[in-house]
Amino acid sequence: MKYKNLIIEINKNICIIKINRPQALNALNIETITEIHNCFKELEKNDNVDIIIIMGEGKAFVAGADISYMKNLNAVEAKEFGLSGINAFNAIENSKKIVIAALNGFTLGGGCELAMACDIRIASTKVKIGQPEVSLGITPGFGGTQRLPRLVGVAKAKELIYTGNIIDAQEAESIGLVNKVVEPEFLMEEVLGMANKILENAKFAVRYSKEAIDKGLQVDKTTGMFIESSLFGLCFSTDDQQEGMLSFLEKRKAVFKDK
Ligand code: CO8
Repeated sequence: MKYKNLIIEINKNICIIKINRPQALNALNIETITEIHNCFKELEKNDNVDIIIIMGEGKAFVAGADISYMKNLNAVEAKEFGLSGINAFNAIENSKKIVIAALNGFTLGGGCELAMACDIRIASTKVKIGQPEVSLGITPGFGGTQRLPRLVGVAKAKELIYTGNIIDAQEAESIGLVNKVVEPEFLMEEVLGMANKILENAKFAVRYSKEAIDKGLQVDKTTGMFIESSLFGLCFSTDDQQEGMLSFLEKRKAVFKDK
């Protein structure tokens, strides 16, 4: 996998995607969004990768969609650009892999929207996060109006989007926008620690849990319960369900085969 604006590192079951346009604080132009989308399509086919970590090079995670690129778009082009981001971020949300955002700095606009498409967000104390789009005369366009209220509740999402306020990592944690805050030097240790903790568990049980949560959020609760019971049932077709329960009864640590 060769990309111009992404650095990809795969180590055992973990892939790190580093967005690499530090001169523009990793702002998302169409090229970078297309690369992120293509990268996820590639990784989806790679059975060795179970966890994907996204981070930014330099002092930003992503400081938003690229304003220089967007400024002169006409309405049709802007809608297409918005859709390219929505499709790329949906590919992240719908990925069967678990995706962790390692927020290392500015996480603004499209950067916040990218982070919200991930399963988990760990932030360094340096993070400044928000949806400042209205200060530029636009609405969020890569899913922010939909994912932010689902994550932090309608009232807080409206406050953040209408004011364009940029908040620090501690406040983001207090409203549930990020899972955890750590000092910058411990960011990767924390993220890799969480990745490895997830990898200790039965792979399909983790994947089906993600699917049940995300698909369940799109539908009414009764349908969500049906999705959960179907995926719960499916776990019983895996070797790892047998191993997980047998190891408990035999009072030993489970040795999962990811099957
Ligand atoms: N787009 C393009 N370039 C950017 C962006 C951006 N979003 N952010 C920073 N840069 C560039 C700067 O222009 C600057 O370039 P240069 O050196 O050539 O002048 C370089 O990165 C460094 O930035 P600063 O000098 O500004 O760095 P500071 O540390 O002084 O400030 C900030 C950092 C506060 C993050 C500041 O750069 C900033 O406010 N950036 C813009 C943040 C923003 O408003 N983001 C939201 C963008 S809109 C959006 O994301 C919409 C998503 C949906 C799109 C849907 C499309 C239809």
